Amino acid sequence: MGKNFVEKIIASHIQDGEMISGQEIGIKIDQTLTQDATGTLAYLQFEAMGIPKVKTEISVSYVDHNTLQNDFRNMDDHVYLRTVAAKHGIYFSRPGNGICHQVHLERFGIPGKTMLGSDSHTPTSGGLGMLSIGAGGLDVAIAMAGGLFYLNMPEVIGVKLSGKLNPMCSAKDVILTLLKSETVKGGVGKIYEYFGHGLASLSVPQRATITNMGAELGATTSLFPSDEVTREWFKSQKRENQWIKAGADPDASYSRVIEMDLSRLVPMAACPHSPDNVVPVSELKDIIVDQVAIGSCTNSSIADLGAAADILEGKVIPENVSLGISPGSRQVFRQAVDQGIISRLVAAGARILEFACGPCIGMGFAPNSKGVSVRTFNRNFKARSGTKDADVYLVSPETAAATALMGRITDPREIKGVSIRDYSANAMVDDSMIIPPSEVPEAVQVIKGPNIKDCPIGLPLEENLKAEVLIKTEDNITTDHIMPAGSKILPLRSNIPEISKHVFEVLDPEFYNKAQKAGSGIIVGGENYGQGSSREHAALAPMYLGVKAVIAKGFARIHKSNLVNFGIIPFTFKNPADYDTISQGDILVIKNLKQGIQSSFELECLNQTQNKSFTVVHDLSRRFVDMILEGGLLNYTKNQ
Ligand code: MIC
Ligand code: SF4
Repeated sequence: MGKNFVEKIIASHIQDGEMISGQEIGIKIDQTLTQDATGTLAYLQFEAMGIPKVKTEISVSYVDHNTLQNDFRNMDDHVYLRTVAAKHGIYFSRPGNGICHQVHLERFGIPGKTMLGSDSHTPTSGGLGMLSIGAGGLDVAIAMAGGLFYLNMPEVIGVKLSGKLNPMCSAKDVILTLLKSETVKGGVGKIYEYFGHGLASLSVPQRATITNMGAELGATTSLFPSDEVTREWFKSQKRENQWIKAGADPDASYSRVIEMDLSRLVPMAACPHSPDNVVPVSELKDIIVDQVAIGSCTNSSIADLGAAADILEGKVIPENVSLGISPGSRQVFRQAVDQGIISRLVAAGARILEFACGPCIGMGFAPNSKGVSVRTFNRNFKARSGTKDADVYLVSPETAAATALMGRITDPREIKGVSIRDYSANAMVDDSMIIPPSEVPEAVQVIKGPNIKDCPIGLPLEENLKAEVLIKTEDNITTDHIMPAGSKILPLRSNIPEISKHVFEVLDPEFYNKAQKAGSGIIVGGENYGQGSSREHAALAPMYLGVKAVIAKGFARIHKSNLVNFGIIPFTFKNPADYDTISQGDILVIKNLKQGIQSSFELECLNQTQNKSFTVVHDLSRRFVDMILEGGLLNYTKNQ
């Protein structure tokens, strides 16, 4: 029996374990990627390992998140990242060069290789055939030091594409349609691999839109084969020599196959406040909008901006709409200038924002109070835009442009007489803002301004656990709830004592004070706890506040690993109904915890306040148990 493409890449990188679905495997990582909001901690942790030069084939440090520089903090981070990269063999993509995932797709990704990135949308490069996985910064630091990346061998789901997208339908509608059926937790423990005749009509940036937002399925990653379309992409990027043909064997099999006829898709939108709350755009047609934003790592290729310019050409947006454009990279922007795209967008009333994450992460361009914002981005979690009561809808660039034009949510097929041009030729190639590592690393001084604080380290596990339930949350709590981002909090990413004051602020403004008073604590969560970003701050800051365990109905993959990496035990309920018996403020006791997690997967937990016991379960491998015993991955690695 032949192998699918995922199995082929894993087979050529596996160095520990066996390729059996659900079993722990350790794979070698060829490339790493970090961005500034997670990168500072990753490099502090890498430095702590005392390794002079990264052991990967390519490691790149990007600056794209914290680019609104209200004071010294963000630029302190940029300077640290530039100097630490020069010293340790890492490429540095300067602020202003673009969003990590778009630039990596353009300049670094290679089919058949593996990549680990400290950002949940690292799977974007799956669009060109690289197995690209998002993880916490500490996992990325270990990979840079030559360590394996451990994960449970995912189940591989095939997505068989047929047909061709109709005009005004786009790759975004493919992934939104999939999110509607698979949901934000449908992909946990899975990889989506695309195949079939429909592939031929999807360009690499379109494929990358799909793999990018595959992160919202909760999937480990998504993967396209590397074919003639991919070759064209490499040609346009003037690195055809790095292209190889790669994909599944003809007789490959998948655990399940989803069939999708591209010609049957219609423009879709994810409604507030979840990427899987998807309906056809035509059902939203009376909603008046205040703001439209085009960009983010999901949709900021030249074809995306070009489509918007074609729809808006010769017209001006109505006075109720503010339109912001954040191009994905300098290459995209320069090409858009050369091809008249920027001029047409500006003529239509667009505001050109930085080539960075920007509004996607609440770094500026926040909507008005109770505003309706229609965005080509990938996440619409409540408050993420920077405005707590705003409603954010996620759509394709075509739908966004049509909506900006009409001032209400509009199916782009309503706009008659527009034909979208082909912008794929004449890509601009420009590496001048990518700094290679220093040739004399010993001469480089790593500069740490006052914003860079040491990363706290976990404590070894205590014998017994007795702690208060500091918060009880619903299902699908995101890392944006646990550790909010936005322009005020993001600059604190290198300063854990300060950022920890904002933990759970969106759900309970008193959380920090409660945690301080209690000294230690437990979090009780619902299904898919910790979905969304890879930010390890959502584990590290709670650890710093004394959180010892999270007991949830289920976990998102990256957050669960981050909890273990920082010594917090992720337990689930043996009987999910026990969730209902716990209240915030209850005191929970697990006796002989240290002994218990080593000898059994099930432990008894006494709710002392309610005088009831229930069973908690963990599924940690021996390696992960050892990490917990030692207070996290950093201690574990040091002690190895
Ligand atoms: C996001 O889109 O939520 C982020 C900001 O890119 C995060 C990373 C971070 O929090 O720094 C992600 O997706 O992992
Ligand atoms: Fe940046 Fe948004 Fe992409 Fe995250 S999802 S990397 S914040 S553009």
